Amino acid sequence: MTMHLKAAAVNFKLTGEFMEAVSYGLGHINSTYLVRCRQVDGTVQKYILQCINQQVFREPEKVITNIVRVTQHLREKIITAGGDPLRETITLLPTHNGRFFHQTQDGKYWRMMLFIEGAAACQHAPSLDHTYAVGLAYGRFQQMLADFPVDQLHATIPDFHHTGKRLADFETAVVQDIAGRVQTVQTEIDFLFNRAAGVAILTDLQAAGELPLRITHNDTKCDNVLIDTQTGKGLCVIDLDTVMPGIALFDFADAVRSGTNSAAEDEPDLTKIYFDLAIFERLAHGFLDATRHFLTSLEIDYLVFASRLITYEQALRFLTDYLHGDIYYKIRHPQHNLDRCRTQIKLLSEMEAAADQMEAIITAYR
Ligand code: ADP
Ligand code: GN1
Ligand code: MG
Repeated sequence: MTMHLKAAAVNFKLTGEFMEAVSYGLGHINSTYLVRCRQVDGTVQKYILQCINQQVFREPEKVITNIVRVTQHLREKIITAGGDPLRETITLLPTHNGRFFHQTQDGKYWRMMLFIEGAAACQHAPSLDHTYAVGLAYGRFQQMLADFPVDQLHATIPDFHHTGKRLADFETAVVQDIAGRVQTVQTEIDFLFNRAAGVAILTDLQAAGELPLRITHNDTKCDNVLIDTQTGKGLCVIDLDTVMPGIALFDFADAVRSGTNSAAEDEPDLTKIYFDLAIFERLAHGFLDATRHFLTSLEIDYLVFASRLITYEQALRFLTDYLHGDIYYKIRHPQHNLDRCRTQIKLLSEMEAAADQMEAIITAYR
């Protein structure tokens, strides 16, 4: 174990004696560690230590401020509903100076959270009940934040789900061809350019005031919900770095993108990738059970379109990073971002073919 982890960890008000910090989880952005501390009675208290990725989050203090504000609001709602705020939302630990982050001499920002026991995050839901729980958890998350003033949160990554700007970045990456890879991915580039029409529909509707600006999570992969191991219910929505004002549709859509894929996001064998309509149905059921009473009719109308759009956006983002020479997402081999892009393309093609069935499901549950 490297000493720098201990040096960062001991700045926080941990209980007990620091034992170790080990790499944890599968996130693509931050560096996450599981910390164990020995208590006086011999038991072990766990924490999650994270180093914020400053390439991605240029203003880490704004990220922390947002999380403090959002979790404070959620905590009040959870207590009012008779829930357990220490398990149903993230609890940031203060440092000895009373702040919720620590900056080390190398300029890096660290934060510490209570580890939520008896729960697990799954990239793939092990059952359709689990899938329903994920949809419901993201719906409830929006519901609990529906009365939070949108002007109270910073945009931690401006234009995060502005698909038109993502497309413009992609076009620039193709023209510049910094890593010399354009020639090798012409099929994928053509596929994405052929679908450029329609990228601005949701952002335009939002700018025109026809779609509301809400507090949204923006990174609603299935593994950003912890599911209670005992009850099988959605316990806690984690990974709050991108909670900010946004379009509600994308929260449903990204859960669909990540959840309905039959294999891993980076599966190199595309014959294993298909769109799972049964999972779509359960996600829609769960999400709409929590949100149908406050989403506008227009929002619900666009849920299927948004699912395709976010999958398209994600394909653009992975391929843009591949063309940039892999500077944004963590990769484990040189083709990693290309493999990821290809799964999104396959998934999107299947969603296009299943559009009518998806619309029928939304009609049934709206
Ligand atoms: P990233 O932004 O890199 O995806 P996350 O915040 O999602 O990082 O954390 C990575 C993983 O760590 C999660 O998938 C989850 O397994 C675990 N994790 C994060 N926070 C907690 C927590 N408070 N309690 C238990 N596990 C957690
Ligand atoms: C990143 O942090 P993580 O791994 O949950 C990314 C998401 C992508 C996702 C694709 C801040 O999410 O937007 O959808 O990878 N997060 C950020 O797997 O860019
Ligand atoms: Mg995550």
